Amino acid sequence: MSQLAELNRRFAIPGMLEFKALPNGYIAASIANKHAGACIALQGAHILSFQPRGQEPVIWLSPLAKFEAGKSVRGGVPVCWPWFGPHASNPAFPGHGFARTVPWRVASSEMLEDGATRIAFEIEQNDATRAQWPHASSARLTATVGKTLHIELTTRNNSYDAFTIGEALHTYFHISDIGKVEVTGLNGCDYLDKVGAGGRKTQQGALTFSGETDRIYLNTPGNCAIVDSGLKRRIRIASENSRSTVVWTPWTEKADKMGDFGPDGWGGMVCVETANAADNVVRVGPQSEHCMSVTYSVEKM
Ligand code: TA6
Repeated sequence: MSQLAELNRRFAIPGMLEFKALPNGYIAASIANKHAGACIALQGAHILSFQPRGQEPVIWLSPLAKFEAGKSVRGGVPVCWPWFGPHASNPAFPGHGFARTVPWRVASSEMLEDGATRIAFEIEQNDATRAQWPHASSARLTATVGKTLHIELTTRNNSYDAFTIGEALHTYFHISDIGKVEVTGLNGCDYLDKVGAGGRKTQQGALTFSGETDRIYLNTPGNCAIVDSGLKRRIRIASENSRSTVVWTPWTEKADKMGDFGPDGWGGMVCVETANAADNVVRVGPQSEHCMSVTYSVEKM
């Protein structure tokens, strides 16, 4: 039996959840319930789309997104784990960790009483990942697709020694135009500025955008929002067990260099990432778990 057939035999929910083939052998869970639609690839447990009924998409996916084994997809919700950004000591290791470039297996799927769909994935480690991360550990991503999108990233330390992780749900949000949005909820927070001369600064008021912006906000409260005057909506981002918030727009030059945003595609997205990075990396004790989660909800303005 093919992998696709086996997945549908074990985890499909008629009329709500079906596994489908994407280009290059990619497989994704296609979810459609009374509240929303979503698509989640097995590679990286990568949420590619989320669109509540009657709403504009919440998640942005590049029109040039490529589905290739071992490569992350531009857009959606890349899972950065077990480190964020460049590896602390080995530049040969992939930026943002390996989780988004390896297959994950489906652990469970269910329809909830309110008609939402919940699906869970477990990372599949291999010799290459163990060479980069020699700790007995596992990672589980659970997505609950309903009126809101709730994502949990759980790290389990199966060893008898503590280890430290960096992590992020590197979400690309669909917006009307980068010049028409602001991010609220970070006022007064310190951030590491990754653009220009860099340095540690403090956010004054709401964050608006007029050029490349790449910031790791530290010791952040759990809630922030994207206020989109163009789409007349607010996307609320409610995080738990996350002390960092990363905000990124590549702007023209960086987007052109990256080459996979599509013509001016970068103007229709902004990343606001629920994370634990830099000063906020997390120590996971032996035989214990750490769960970072976030809920995205949309309000009309
Ligand atoms: O989260 C922001 C960031 O760290 C930027 O510096 C940029 O590198 C972005 O992630 C995208 O990284 P990727 O490896 O997905 O191209």
